[in-house]
Amino acid sequence: MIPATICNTINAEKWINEAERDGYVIIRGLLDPKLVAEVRKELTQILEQNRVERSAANVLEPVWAGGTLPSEVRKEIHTVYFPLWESPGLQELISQTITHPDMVRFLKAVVGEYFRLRIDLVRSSTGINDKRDLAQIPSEWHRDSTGEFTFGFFFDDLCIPESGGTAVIPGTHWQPYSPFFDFVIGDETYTSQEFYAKGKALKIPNFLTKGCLINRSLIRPYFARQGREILGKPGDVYFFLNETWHGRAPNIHGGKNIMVRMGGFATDFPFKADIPLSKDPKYLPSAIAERYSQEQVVNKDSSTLLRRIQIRQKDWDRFYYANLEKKFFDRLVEWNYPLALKMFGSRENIRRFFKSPTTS
Ligand SMILES: O=C(O)CCC(=O)C(=O)O
Ligand SMILES: [Fe+2]
Repeated sequence: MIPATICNTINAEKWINEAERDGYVIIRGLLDPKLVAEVRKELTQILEQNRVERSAANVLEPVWAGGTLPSEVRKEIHTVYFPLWESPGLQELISQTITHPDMVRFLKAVVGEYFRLRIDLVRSSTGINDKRDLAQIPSEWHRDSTGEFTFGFFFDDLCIPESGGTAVIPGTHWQPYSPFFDFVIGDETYTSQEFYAKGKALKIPNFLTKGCLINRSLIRPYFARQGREILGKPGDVYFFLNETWHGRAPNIHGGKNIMVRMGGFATDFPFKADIPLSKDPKYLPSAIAERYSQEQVVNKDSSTLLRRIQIRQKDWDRFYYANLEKKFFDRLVEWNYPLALKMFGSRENIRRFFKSPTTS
């Protein structure tokens, strides 16, 4: 364990200020690189074991819950969920992170004293070059649920740009918009969130998005310019609020880069219970087990950063006008759903392209 130090408020205050301003923080040198190297070995074994189990069971579908741990294999990424249960080193790493006195203080101010973990995962890039267009990185710019936050850990892989790291746009946690639904960033884009929620995953086709002039001239370059890939060395940790616009940078150097992420919700926000735990938290060290538990104390402090970003203001700025333009094109395409289906492809075609903002 970390030697019991008193809380270094200077660290905590610095991180709190950065989270306020940017919606994310990179915390340098929090963990011992030797421990991190040990964890990397364990995780490499977990990924390898999953590969072996998948091939023994002849699994063809991408998402598989059948092995020792649930997993997902896509062209670009191999993910194993809940490695915490199988990796003592990772248990140590995460216990140290969430019980570090500076971190406790930081989390209390930003998220609240109590939080519930939803997921931990290890992912390895397959090495394929997955670069797309500049404005729309491999996984689309998006924001997730209110109240959600994520930690990420670096090994020795995410050091140079375009290594497939998480990308963020600083300061966007204060924005009242969701990039995935409120703007046109890529060449094709889904229409409104309301429509999508009704199971109608309709896209504005490329020939129409070309006409979204405000989005193309102001919003697209904004995303390309402002996106920051989060890179770091072993021992560094990153944290972001999932409401900060984020996605994933491309992986272009062929590296089979590994990273771990862990995410949860402040207890004063609705918990997203979409991923069942594969094993009982009681098998985890107590500091982590209590965070994975369903029984949680609800935060009362209304001054946390998460609580304050709920009160967002719309300004008459480029985002406002870009959103107005997007709404116009949404209505144009949604106006006659059966006709839109005929024009832009079958329901099946549209569903095939359907991909929800991902957390993996
Ligand atoms: O690094 C990434 O792929 C982005 C992760 C993400 O979207 C999330 O953690 O919510
Ligand atoms: Fe996300």
